[in-house]
Amino acid sequence: MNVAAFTQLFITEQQPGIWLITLNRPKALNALNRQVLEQLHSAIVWIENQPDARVLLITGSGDKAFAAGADIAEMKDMNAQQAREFSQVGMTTMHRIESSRLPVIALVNGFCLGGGCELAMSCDFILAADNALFGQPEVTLGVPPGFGGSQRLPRRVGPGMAAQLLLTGEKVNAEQALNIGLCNQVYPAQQLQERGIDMAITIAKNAPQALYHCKRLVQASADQSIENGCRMESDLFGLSFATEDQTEGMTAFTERRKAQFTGA
Ligand code: CO8
Repeated sequence: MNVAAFTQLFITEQQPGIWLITLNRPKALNALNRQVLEQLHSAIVWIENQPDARVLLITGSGDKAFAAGADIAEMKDMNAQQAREFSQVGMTTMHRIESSRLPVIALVNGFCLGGGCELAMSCDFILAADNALFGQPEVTLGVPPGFGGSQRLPRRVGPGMAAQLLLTGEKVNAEQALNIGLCNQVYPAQQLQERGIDMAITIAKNAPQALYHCKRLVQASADQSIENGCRMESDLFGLSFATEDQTEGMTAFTERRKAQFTGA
């Protein structure tokens, strides 16, 4: 897909290797319709295909919302089969983000509700603006989450807090989200993007394969016994000694210089 074909989002390289996807339906508070979800999926694949890509950031356009959920107008009249199918479109995009070879950071500016919160939680971690408002208000619309929120929220904040948020449908602000571990940092809204890019630059200095291993291991920790997870860690640790970046990283240390990683 050509970048020009992305009508529902912008793709920009902010710094060498640091890519930003900006959802672009500000008038609908960046609500996720099928087209947005499909373009988001294609955009991730497109960015991953850039050989020098190192870190991906996702945010929402405008100053009000990251994404205020799946598009309610588009969903409203669906029958059960259509709704299930739409849910699968969203699930596929969320899985694609989660399994990306790149570290993915959500920059949450404003409303981050329903499918928006599910999108943010499919990223490796969330940085929030001080005006962020998180929630899974699906029950207020008569439905449970449909893009993985019932599974990812408990993994982020624990089952008790997840149940409270899912059952009340109430929103939490950035400070509360920080306290429950839903987001990692809170910044003044005007600084969010810059601080996110700074963090991405720090990450991008590290060895790409080691980053991918860390990402997979953290994800595996949610589903595996500690024995299996530690076995996987040993395997990936061993595997990393077959990379040029391991040699470079440890040689640079002994030579008292900064490592230059290539991903090889
Ligand atoms: N879908 C479609 N349009 C939306 C959405 C949405 N989720 N959220 C906001 N908009 C639109 C509004 O309709 C409005 O459009 P218009 O100007 O044309 O009337 C525009 O965005 C601005 O919204 P408001 O005027 O409502 O702005 P406010 O500042 O007054 O309120 C809120 C902001 C509180 C965010 C309010 O818009 C709101 O409550 N939005 C809905 C939030 C919500 O319930 N989200 C969850 C949706 S369900 C979901 O995400 C399930 C995911 C799984 C789906 C599975 C598929 C089957």
